[in-house]
Amino acid sequence: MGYKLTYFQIHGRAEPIRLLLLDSGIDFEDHMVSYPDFAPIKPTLPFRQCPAFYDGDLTIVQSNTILRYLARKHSLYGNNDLEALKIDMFNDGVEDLRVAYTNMIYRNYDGKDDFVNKSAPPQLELLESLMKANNGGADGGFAAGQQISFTDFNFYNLLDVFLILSPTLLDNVPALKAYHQRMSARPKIAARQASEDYKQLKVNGNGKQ
Ligand SMILES: N[C@@H](CCC(=O)N[C@@H](CS)C(=O)NCC(=O)O)C(=O)O
Repeated sequence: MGYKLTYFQIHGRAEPIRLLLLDSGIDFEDHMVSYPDFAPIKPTLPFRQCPAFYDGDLTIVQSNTILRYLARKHSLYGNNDLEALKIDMFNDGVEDLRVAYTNMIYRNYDGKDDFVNKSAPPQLELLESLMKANNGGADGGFAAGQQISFTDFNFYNLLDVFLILSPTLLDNVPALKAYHQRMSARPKIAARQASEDYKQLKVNGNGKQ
């Protein structure tokens, strides 16, 4: 039995998982549901929320757990404990910023300008510094070092939605801007983002972006 990902027809918390699977050439069913379609699925899920990822009889929820599960299975979690630690640390930083973003989108959209001008920039600078440190102080490479890992798909997607929020948001973090461009040029990511399926996706469930 193959992999199946159940989520809404938005980027939300599923797009990093979709990107990881597509970039790695891993087959999966991208099961997109409407909110009414989700109603009978909801009670079957441990936290009553999606994304849900099915691997045979196994049901996995929590987007970062799904990313980590796939990373362990498909060699996207570094080569040793230290590399895995750096990947986890980076990803937890990305998660903090994603939560700040979703709180603004869903609960405080009037605070968009503050998020763009005040909250997000210092956090992006910290992630840029950490990415440089993970690459021996040099520009280039991936989020947690020279090898791609699950957190790259998470971080790339967050930068992508940030650029939708504000096309200039990465101008003061040039290493992140270049990283975003390198990731978007990866052939399977470029193909994904040129596809009709992708163009149908809203960024967030409430239509705000
Ligand atoms: N921490 C969870 C958050 C999941 C979550 O917030 N899911 C939302 C969509 S992004 C959901 O299922 N909403 C529908 C509902 O709660 O009924 C994760 O990372 O997967």
